[in-house]
Amino acid sequence: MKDIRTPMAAKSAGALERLNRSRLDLIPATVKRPGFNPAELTCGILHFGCGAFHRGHQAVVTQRAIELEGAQGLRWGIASASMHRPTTPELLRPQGGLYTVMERDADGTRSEVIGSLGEIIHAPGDQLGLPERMANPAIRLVTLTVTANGYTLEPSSDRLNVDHPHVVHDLEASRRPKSAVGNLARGLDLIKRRGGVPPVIISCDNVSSNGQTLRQAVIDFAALRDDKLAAWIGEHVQFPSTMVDRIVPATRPSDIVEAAGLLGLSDLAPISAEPFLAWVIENFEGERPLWDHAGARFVNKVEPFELAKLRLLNGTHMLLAYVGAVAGYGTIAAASRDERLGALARRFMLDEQSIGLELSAAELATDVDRLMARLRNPAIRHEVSRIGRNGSIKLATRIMTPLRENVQAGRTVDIALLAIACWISWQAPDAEVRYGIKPQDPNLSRLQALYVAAQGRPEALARRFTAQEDIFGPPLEPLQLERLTLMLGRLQAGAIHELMADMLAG
Ligand code: CS2
Repeated sequence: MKDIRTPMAAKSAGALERLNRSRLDLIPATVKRPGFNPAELTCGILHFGCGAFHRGHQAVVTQRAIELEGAQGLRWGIASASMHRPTTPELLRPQGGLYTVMERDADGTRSEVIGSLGEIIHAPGDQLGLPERMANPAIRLVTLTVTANGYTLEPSSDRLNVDHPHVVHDLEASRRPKSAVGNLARGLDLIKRRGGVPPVIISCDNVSSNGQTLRQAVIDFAALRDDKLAAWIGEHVQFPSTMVDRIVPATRPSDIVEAAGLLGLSDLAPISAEPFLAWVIENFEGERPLWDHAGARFVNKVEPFELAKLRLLNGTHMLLAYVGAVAGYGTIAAASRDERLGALARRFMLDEQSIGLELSAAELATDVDRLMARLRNPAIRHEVSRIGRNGSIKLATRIMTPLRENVQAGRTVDIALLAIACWISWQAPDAEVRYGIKPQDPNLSRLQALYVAAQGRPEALARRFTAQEDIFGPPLEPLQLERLTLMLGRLQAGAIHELMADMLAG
């Protein structure tokens, strides 16, 4: 999370007492409070990635589950770790882990103080370290929201990227691991050596077959040092897959001001979220909170849910972010309220991204209507810069795989190509000025160098970019390359709105 303690927010919140566990009684009745005493929690869950999504999703469902279970549920506190930056721990610790979730839509805001975070950890500065914490027998579940980028995978194969600097660093046993995969492997190694029972490891990120993919990455990592550990993990550790869904934008200074008004206390780490929340978890053996009574669902096969979520919501999010920025919009809601772009987003889901989904035409139509309403929620300010970040890691799963399946089936892929053309435009070194975005990507310097090398020629841009097989997989077919080149040419001429109109007419 970036530092949102701007002078304005800090000033209005600064005159007030800080939210913390001893001040819960002061909160007005209009704001829901935890139905338990957070000071009585013990931690049964260790979480990697204390970002906004985790705090607006899993922590909320866990709060509800603890409330439902009563005294027994108090063992399901979450020890939540920020993997790299200290900002979130610095904001949450003085608040005893408490923060407000403000659920927003056109009808207004409903707020609740969340108290399910039993402990806040800053991983690099933590005395124990995540592997040692994982080996604590009280920890029965390890959950992750580290973003697709945090899995240190090669995007086109979804296998561990053994050249990733964090992976290379973590393979040295004397060093404290930095990556999620390195920490998990080290923690499991400790548990194996001590004859302990491993926790269940639950990926909650938008990665395809996230449990299976994480399992393979941890086994691949372990096998680089210790075949026996790799085999033990394969035999003894459960990695259920999940589908997670809730739109949770980054916290804005105005959220802090609003939270202060609602609480009468200062909360420097509030969360805004849409009302919708879904969590589908593959069945596993072992204890868990009453998540299934609190909004989550356990099923035998998660993949159909995951695929639909990744293709319909996450893929369309990318379309709206890249095309939206080029068309002059700063947020997803504004982009999807553009008549043409909104119509293209709908068509993208119905005609392109729906390939391979186990949904009837009627179910698909209902899902698409609901998704469009969620994307257009005017009370959620989700910045296109944020959705568009790390595109080189996310394109393969969300856009390229359905694109290839459509090509194979002889179906149109024009809207996917438009998303790719606009993503390429984001790599222009002056994109920040041109589109008012902040491009963020682990491959940004390589992508910008590619852009410069193409010297503005649409054909060279299309060819050079799509030749990056680690990002795109196998090269595009000539017809798609030609369509992409045409689109890039029109984008360079500043004709995005005309291009969208032609696509809708065609
Ligand atoms: C977004 C997701 O940042 C992104 O890639 O598409 O964070 C999206 O908001 C969530 O998956 C919604 O459940």
